[in-house]
Amino acid sequence: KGDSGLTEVNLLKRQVSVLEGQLKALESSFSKYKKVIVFPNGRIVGEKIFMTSGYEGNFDALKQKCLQAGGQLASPRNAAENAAVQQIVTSYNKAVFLGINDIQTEGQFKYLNGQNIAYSNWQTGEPNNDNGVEDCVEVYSSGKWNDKACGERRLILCEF
Ligand code: 289
Ligand code: CA
Repeated sequence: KGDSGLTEVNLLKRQVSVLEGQLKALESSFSKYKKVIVFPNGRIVGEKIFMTSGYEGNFDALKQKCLQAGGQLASPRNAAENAAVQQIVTSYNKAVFLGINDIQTEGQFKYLNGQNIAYSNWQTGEPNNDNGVEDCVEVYSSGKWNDKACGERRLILCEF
């Protein structure tokens, strides 16, 4: 033990404490910048970020655009995520298409990874496969879901 009064262990403890403080400051700063970046075209829910560019197109075009951007079409997995999707729909006053469809098997709605959906928020009476041509899912400003023809044009909403 030297004259400084600090053992090597104590010196390390002090360095860790400094690093912890710096990490906290970085986390707080990062949290703020995430909010700045998504304003006003996106929403943050936990680890997930929903973002629109304002582009409108059919399901295939929207799916492609989200993939190109390194994300995928919005696929809300719970009420909190669906509320974030609803906020974007309301703010733009335009319905979005979700990353959910029953293209493969009528009546079996799946995520883009092929898994059956684990959460839904259908409008009463939906999905009704109107005219036998509705395999995609749009979200109304109420937050409720309707199955709709995939060839219709809707607002893009990606998740990252
Ligand atoms: O083409 C039919 C759609 O525009 C929608 O019309 C009515 O809102 C309901 O029948 C919906 O289920 C349907 O998707
Ligand atoms: Ca429908």
